[in-house]
Amino acid sequence: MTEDTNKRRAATAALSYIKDGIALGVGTGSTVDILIELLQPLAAKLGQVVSSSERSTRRLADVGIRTVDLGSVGDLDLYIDGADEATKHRHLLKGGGGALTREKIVAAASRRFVCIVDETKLVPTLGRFPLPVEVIPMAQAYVARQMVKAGGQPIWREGFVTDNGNVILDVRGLTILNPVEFEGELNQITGVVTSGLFARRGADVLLLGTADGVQTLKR
Ligand code: A5P
Repeated sequence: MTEDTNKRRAATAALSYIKDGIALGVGTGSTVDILIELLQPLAAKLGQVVSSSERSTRRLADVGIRTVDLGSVGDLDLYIDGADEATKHRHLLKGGGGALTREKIVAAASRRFVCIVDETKLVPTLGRFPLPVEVIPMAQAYVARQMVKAGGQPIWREGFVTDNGNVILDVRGLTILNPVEFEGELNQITGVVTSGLFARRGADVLLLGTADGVQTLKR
């Protein structure tokens, strides 16, 4: 309950970054679901909107907000998304909802990334939450072996297929001391589409919903 209140606080604080005619990227997850609900009265004010998942596209449509393909827009002004873990350096671990690849693409194409989380997501070191890695199906066993070599315990997310037709390995047991370097190493493994580490392109602004209000962490 408190977590939900704090998610709402963070989502509400993100509204102040939305200017008239803005080209907006919308992330995925329960915190973003709250944001989408809050966006409904602002629909007329928005410019083009790009969604990071089929789930968010449907929810946006439900509140009367039409989305366009990323390919039909230039860079986006702003991307707003949640995270499963965040550090004070604004490095993120994402993908609990399985939308990590599209999320990473939309984040890359956005001039500013505002991340909205409740305070339980703030961690000193990423890795307590299992790291999702999206994998081309035929490479699943190969990538799993590489994850073991990296010190993790990969578990296939059974029965889950991503919006891109791939599978996810959730990798437990990692203590990610250098997320920028580790993200680069994961990117080099053949068969890996994306990892849920968002460190090379982390958040520009982290809005942390707490019992005392919203804390803003930024450069
Ligand atoms: C979706 O794939 C994830 O990256 C979400 O952004 C992340 O799991 C945060 O979700 P919640 O807002 O539901 O915690």
